Amino acid sequence: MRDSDSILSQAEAVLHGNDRGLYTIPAHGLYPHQWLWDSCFIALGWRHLAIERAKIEILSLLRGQWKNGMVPHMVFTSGSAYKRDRNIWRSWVSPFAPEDVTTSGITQPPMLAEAIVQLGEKMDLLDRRGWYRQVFPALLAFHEWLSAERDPHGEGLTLQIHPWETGLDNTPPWMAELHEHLLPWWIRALQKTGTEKLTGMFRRDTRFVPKAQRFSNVDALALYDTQRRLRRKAYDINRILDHSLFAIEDLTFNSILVRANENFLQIAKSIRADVPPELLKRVELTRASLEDLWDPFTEQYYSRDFTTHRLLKTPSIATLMPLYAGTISKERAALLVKSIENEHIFGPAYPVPSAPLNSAWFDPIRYWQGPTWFNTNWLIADGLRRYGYHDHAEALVEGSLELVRSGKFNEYYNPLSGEPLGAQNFSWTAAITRDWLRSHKEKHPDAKR
Ligand code: 2M8
Repeated sequence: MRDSDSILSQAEAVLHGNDRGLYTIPAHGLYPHQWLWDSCFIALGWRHLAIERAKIEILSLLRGQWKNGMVPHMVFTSGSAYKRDRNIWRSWVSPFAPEDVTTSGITQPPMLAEAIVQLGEKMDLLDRRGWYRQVFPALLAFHEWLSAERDPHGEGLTLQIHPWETGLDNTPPWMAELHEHLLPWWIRALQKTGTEKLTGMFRRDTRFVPKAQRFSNVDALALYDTQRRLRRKAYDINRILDHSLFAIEDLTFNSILVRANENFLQIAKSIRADVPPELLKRVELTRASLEDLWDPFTEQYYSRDFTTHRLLKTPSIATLMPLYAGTISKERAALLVKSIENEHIFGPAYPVPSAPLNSAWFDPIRYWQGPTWFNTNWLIADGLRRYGYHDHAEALVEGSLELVRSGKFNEYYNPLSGEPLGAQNFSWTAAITRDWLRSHKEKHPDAKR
């Protein structure tokens, strides 16, 4: 067993190892660019080490912001080595893309406002207001874009157009939809003849991580096919929706948005900035509309099809995200907590699994279909505290820290055995470890952890 000081310094070494000056890559090899929600979680780690560096992490993310307000899910590293990656996205096909950097053409869960507030907590009042003023225009533009472009019917919930926008890539509810309704004929044909296996030769990811720990070849083809269709429509939401491509009101994304809106309003209030009345109305509506995702029969929340409003009743880690939103009733929160306490659902030896154990999709080593991830644990622990479940939150943090005591800061872990999986020296695992240990020390200076 290593003590917390050595874990802290190992986590710091991971962050320094992945630091590219302006931003921190998630991991060597597999993830050589900047990602939206990664940088937000990574900034939580940097804020305890060097607040100026933490600010740079967020500001460099904003270099990628589109003229219409979208904060893209990836900002690409420059240089000829990554030409192929930039070419997959070709952000320049959109008139809204920035000129100085190339980016992806979709977004990711809006963790920006949370990161901005968490950094602000490390500053004195004057600096905090200066920081909020500096980032407010970009944050306002992002929230206005989310509301106008991603909630075209004014329903309060935003729609997502690619599984990558949820951050949970091959998560069961999205993959179930894809397999049942949206798999193009040519991928079905490859699948039928077993020839999709050949495409494995062109996959870059499986050069870094064993195949069984990543998405399947069929899923890889489908993810890239969907991405290519979005590119063909120049990432123009009207053209995309006209062709009824994937459009889902994702539970994780919208739960994070509810909380992001609260943080956004807190920032605005603190600097006495005006928030357009239309946006204020939308914020209220979003909070109320999250309840439309509740299913009284199975007593849980789900994502929803944007067009038909059908609930996509496949449980996943998203099921627990309304705890982080913080706006659901105590009674509903209690039902969610029960599923975390249940060792056959979300409560195995190393919680919280990205798919419940009693799901047909559950696979303890396959990416977002079973393994335990640090960022979702950070969100759930935060939500548990908000509802007064302090012991549950502590246990979750302790259980997660147990996973890194071996000194391995992996991308994800087997929830049954604790085995480290995915990419090694993964930035948000290290950053969140630092955040938990440091925040705990600040609150309890004499504690052993
Ligand atoms: C994973 O997603 C990327 C695509 O965005 C990938 O599969 O290559 C997800 O785990 C996502 O949540 C994360 O932000 C990203 C970088 O760590 O990797």
